[in-house]
Amino acid sequence: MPRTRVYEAVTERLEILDTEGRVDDALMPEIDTSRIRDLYRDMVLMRTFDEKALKLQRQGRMGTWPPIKGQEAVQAGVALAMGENDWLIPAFREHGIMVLRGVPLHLVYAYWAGDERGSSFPEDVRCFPVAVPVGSQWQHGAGVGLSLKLRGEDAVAVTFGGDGSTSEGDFHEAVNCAGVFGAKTVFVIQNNQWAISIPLHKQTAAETLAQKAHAYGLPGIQVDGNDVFAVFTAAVEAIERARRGDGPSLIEAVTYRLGDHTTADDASRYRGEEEVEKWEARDPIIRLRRYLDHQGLWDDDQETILREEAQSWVDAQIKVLEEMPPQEPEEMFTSMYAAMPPHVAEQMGELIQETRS
Ligand SMILES: Cc1ncc(C[n+]2csc(CCOP(=O)(O)OP(=O)(O)O)c2C)c(N)n1
Ligand SMILES: [Mg+2]
Repeated sequence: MPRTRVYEAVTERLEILDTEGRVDDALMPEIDTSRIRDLYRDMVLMRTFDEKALKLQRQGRMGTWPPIKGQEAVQAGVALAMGENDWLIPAFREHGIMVLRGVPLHLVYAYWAGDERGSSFPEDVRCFPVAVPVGSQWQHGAGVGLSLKLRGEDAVAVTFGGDGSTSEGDFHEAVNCAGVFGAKTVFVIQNNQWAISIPLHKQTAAETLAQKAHAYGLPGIQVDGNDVFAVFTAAVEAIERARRGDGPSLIEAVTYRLGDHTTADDASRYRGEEEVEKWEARDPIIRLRRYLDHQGLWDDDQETILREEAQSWVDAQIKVLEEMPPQEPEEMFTSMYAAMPPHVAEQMGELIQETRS
């Protein structure tokens, strides 16, 4: 019997905007200039509320915060590609896209300040709560995408996770299941090179994370995750494909966590300053600002106004957060189920009795 080639795959990498802010015209997606300015605004807003959260934590006004600094382009690019009714199923480093999808910032802050109300969003916001158990959200993403297909809805599910989460069985089960059942799901890996102190090369022996899609029969693409135009282009392709009913896809966005893992971590203990500096030079916000400058779409006055507006918006959200009345202990039960199971209702009753007596 002969040996024959039964399968061959190529994994592409997409880059459109370079570090100097120049684009490849042939690949540049069509986006109105006002939208491009909005992308920049969105990324600056993210950077502002992220940096503020770190300060709140140092002042004892925030619990633990996982910074998104450096990963803004992934989140802004995917958000722009999503349709109004699409679902977002985040892990725990997606505050940027959560806010862009309509989750009020004060609720994002509330979650990380240890308040249960930070997991309960307004009805019209199609976003799942934060999922801290690493990898669990991939399964939810596959499930929501399958449900949208079975219900015949036009919407798609977009789910996020980190490079580290691709080592969890949950990731493989979710992607496999989505492939088999043709779920309307887009899987976005924020490959920020680190899973706390574990570097990518200890996470996988594969060249890319995108290629893992091939094993499950899905298209997979790698994009420069600090290039908002590449992220947007890949996300549009994947979302449109899912919406058409042609099945799920996987996007690996190669980026970098410029900050610590969380406020409980000190990354200088396991990674060198040189590596961080190399990635600071690829900062997605600076890169987009350079593009806007080349195009004559932005100036320093606009920048000053934007920074001031961002700061006042964040301060106003902190005020809303800190003026929320104290939560009742039983609120840990109330947003969990549409119809509360009897044993949970019983536990809630006991807690109310205990805390009121
Ligand atoms: C099941 C599980 N194991 C371990 C942890 C502890 N933990 C929290 S975040 C994290 C690393 C996740 O890395 P990655 O998926 O790359 O996401 P990133 O933090 O880089 O955004 C670990 C091990 C957890 N939350 N859940
Ligand atoms: Mg990571």
